[in-house]
Amino acid sequence: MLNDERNIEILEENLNVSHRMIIRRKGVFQKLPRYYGDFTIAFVAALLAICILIFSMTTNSTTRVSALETNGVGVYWDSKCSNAVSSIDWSTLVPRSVKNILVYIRNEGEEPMYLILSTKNWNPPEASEYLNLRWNHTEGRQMNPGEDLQITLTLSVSPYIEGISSFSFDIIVTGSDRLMGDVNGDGWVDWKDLLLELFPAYNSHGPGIPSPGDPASPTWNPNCDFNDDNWVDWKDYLLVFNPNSNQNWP
Ligand SMILES: [Ca+2]
Ligand SMILES: [Ca+2]
Repeated sequence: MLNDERNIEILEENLNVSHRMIIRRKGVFQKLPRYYGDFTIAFVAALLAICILIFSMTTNSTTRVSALETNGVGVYWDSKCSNAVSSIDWSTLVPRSVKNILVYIRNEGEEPMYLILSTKNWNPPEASEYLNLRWNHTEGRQMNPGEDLQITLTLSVSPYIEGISSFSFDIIVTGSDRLMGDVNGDGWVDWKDLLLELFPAYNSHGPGIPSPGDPASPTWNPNCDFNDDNWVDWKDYLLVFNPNSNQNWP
């Protein structure tokens, strides 16, 4: 009988110990989900921050590139004219920036030619109002076949530029038997080109403007569209008065 009572006491003692252990373990298990929950939240937050950073880096990446087209000439990075320029990356630009790019241009035709610099495909279009491309080439200078010239292209950024972080435009370097502005091809840019060619064509446009399929203006003269934007307007007039051209005003 005493043994039975002792056994019962031992059994009760074991049950209490087991019960306390269960309670203790239960307490641990009750805390685990909270621990894992905190960890999960921290992990998700970190993952979200990384995603936002990557997205931000992606969306803030800027495009500031010009594709370069040539017509009758070659444009190269090196003086040996072996490494052709296909595009120019203007990289970092801020308001008032002036970026110079040195290139070598070679007359690859068989006749003497003049060089003409123009741009097109501005994206966004308003970028052309704040960015100005020019070069140090004297446009009245004729290039002989096989001759090459070292020329600096300069892109200037207006101090008033805003809302444009990315842009692109195409550069066209053309070899022409005529000077820019010399519409009648007499070797001079003068009143004959202005009065007899440009005035009659003023405010005319080429085919497909303003809507696709539209005919060209009756007075349209593509030879007066010096900047190749399919309009003859004040922009072309300004190019006629280029001080580097072969001017012959009375
Ligand atoms: Ca002329
Ligand atoms: Ca034009």
